[in-house]
Amino acid sequence: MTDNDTLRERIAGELSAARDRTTYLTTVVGEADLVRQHSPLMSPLVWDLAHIANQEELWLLREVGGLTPIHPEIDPLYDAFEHPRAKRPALPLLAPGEARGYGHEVRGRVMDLLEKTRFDGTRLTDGGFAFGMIAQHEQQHDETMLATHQLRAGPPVLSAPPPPAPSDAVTLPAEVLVPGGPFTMGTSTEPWALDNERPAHVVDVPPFYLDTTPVTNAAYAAFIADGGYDDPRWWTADGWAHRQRAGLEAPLFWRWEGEWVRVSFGVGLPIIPNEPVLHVSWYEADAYARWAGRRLPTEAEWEKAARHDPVSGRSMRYPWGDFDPTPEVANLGQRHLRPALAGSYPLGAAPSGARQLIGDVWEWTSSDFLPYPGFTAWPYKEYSEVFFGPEYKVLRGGAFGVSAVACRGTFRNWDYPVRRQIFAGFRTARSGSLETA
Ligand code: AVJ
Ligand code: FE
Repeated sequence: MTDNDTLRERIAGELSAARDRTTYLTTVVGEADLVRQHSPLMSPLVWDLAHIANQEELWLLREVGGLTPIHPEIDPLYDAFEHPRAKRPALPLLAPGEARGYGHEVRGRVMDLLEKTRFDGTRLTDGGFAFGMIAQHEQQHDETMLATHQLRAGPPVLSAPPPPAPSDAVTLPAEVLVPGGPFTMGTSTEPWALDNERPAHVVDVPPFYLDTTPVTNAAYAAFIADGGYDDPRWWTADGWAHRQRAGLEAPLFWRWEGEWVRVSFGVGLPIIPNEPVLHVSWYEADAYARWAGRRLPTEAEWEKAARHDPVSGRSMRYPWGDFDPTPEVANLGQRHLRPALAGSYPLGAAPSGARQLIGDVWEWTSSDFLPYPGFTAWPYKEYSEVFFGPEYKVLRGGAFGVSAVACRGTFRNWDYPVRRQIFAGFRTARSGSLETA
């Protein structure tokens, strides 16, 4: 097989894995649930379904293939910038059967195009970039649709086996030291990395300590029990105003029934003490960290902990090395519908000893979503550039709902600091002194 054939197979595999997940998430519920808006924060599932197909048509069939549009008249309906999510149910959207048919038609033509494509010569096809971008895009919407499922009322429809239990969690130190010094942040070589992950650049990071694992439900419940939600000392001014206005008292989907119960995909069960906390806003994560006498890590600290190999001095693709994620090293890909217990995945540990940096829960960082030095928007400004600025905070590492194709040591996610519907938790840090480095 030539290199082109190998790449073609990889692309075909990633596209079909994404479609399998999309199909599953949109066939476990009936038509009424597909067209309904389960939360003003989310699109109806049928919007995601046709938007996935529309983006695939735009980037692969039109831009790469030069083909004429199949349904140009529907483009504005599925342009995320034309209509806010809350307004989408009122649009004349394709019905579920039409949306599926459109997706099927686009995918058939994409498979023909893939056979003919040579992966060099244009920036869009180099290394299969546009195909990789579209596979990631569909998987990102599969994560969004999973969040819609979590917000959906009604009998449970999703199930999955529990994640594997940790082997040696009780012996883990609470925190690990990441020595000070420069490391390479971002990438200029990862072929399917998106524009905001580029270019690679050197950042000097002073020594710091990082929690070995994400903050657990038990630790977070102690913050609640200690009156953390009622003490403005722990909150930023904006955070406190939001906590008052929104009446926050516990993570989203937690209920007090004499003990804390968490509703997960329609099933309410007592919280699992040693499971990473999930569905907290940046404001809550930041307040918890201050209560604990610590702080959130910066984005650069997080990436250094996840990628820097002190032996070679090089930045790796993942905490465990350069090989793609496997079920043995990280909880990704919706194989399990919850995070694994804190301390799981010893084989996925970073050189510092930190666990679960990739997978399980997205981790809030203290950093605003900003471009790296030398950033250029590619291939469209609306993926990243229009979101840069202080109103968004960066999350890192992916979650159980994220596919490996859309998760790397360099991958950057972002959201408003009030948001809680995403699969987000966090870990805390503190600065190290130079003597300890
Ligand atoms: C990277 C998760 C913030 O969902 O808004 C999907 C991903 N961009 N379609 C989002 C995305 C365009 C994006 N996030
Ligand atoms: Fe999208």
